[in-house]
Amino acid sequence: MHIGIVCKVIDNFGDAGFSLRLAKALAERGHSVDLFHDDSATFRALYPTPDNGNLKLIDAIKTNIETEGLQKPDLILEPFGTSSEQTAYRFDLILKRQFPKTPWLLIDYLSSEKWIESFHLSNSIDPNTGHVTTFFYPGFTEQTGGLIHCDYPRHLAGKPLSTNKTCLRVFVFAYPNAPIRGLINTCNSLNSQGNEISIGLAGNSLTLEPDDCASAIPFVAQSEFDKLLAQYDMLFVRGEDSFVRAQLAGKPFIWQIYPTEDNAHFEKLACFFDLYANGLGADCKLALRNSWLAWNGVNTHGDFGMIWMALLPHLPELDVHAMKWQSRILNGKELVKEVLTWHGSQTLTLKEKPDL
Ligand code: TRH
Repeated sequence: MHIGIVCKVIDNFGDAGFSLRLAKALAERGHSVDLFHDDSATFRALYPTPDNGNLKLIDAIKTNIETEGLQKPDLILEPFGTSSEQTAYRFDLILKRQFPKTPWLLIDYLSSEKWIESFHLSNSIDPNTGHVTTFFYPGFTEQTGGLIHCDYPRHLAGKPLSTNKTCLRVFVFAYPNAPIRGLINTCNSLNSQGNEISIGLAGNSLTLEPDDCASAIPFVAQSEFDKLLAQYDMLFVRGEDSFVRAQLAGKPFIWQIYPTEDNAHFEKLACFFDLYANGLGADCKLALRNSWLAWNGVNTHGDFGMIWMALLPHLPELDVHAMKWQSRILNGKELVKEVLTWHGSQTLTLKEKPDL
């Protein structure tokens, strides 16, 4: 079928990252995909060498989609449903006017909060235009839309970690307000006591000192991202897509959630932590909770370095836990499949009641 994806890039790489991953997975399945977006630079960084003829990236700023004579899509997907406040050019409204009857799925932000289960696949009808938008909630339970994992390279899965614990390779992809310098200083002093901790710093402009154990790593194409994570023993990730890929990588991870003005992100962080940490021993769970909170700026126990050092003795337990969680996710609901199943049910409905 022919699918349209509407991606309005607010900031960072996540909106584009998720939309690209979704588009590529659908194109891999033989569907022709038009990915409408408003930020060619970000997509060039993520997808420098387009390698799938089924996938067309259309910069809605540079292309007048009003007159472009677009092929009528059978389905339109709108990740994150960004509103007018967040983006000036509402090309989503142009597509809604051009294709008012096309099934429209708004794929919301990932959450492990319980309430999403009761809103998953609920409809909202625009009172002015009668346009129907269905809300799709990605998530970690059977009552949600699941996660994208059909594209995870299976050969990377199930790989036990190196047991050599004096040598620790740490990947860091964080927002500028994370206590990265605190982490580096702690690793520098641990290395002066005979440890071999190395840090790969991604997408961050922190100034590094010559004797720091950290080095900046270049931005890789999204298709290389899973392989990059597989080279590390412990992962500091952020936002949404890298957060999910860290879980698929089966490695211990610390999540820096995307901060929201109303601090609602702390509820989301705590909700996911409780789900993820279930089954860990009390000491390990406490050390992990303190590290997650401190990495997200909730600092109740002194400097981040000390808090993180208290976590290191629990790495063997976290390794085993991360592998179990990886298999849970890989055997869990697959978002792309769920989207196609929903569309299948829509077409059935449309066939039965064409006037809908
Ligand atoms: O970049 P992010 O912080 O994106 C955020 C979040 O998505 C957040 O939910 C959203 O509200 C906000 O944007 C607007 O983090 P995220 O989600 O991990 O996306 C990063 C993407 O970049 C992911 O697809 C992986 C990709 N990536 C690469 O392809 N190569 C790289 O070298 C790196 C570091 C990242």
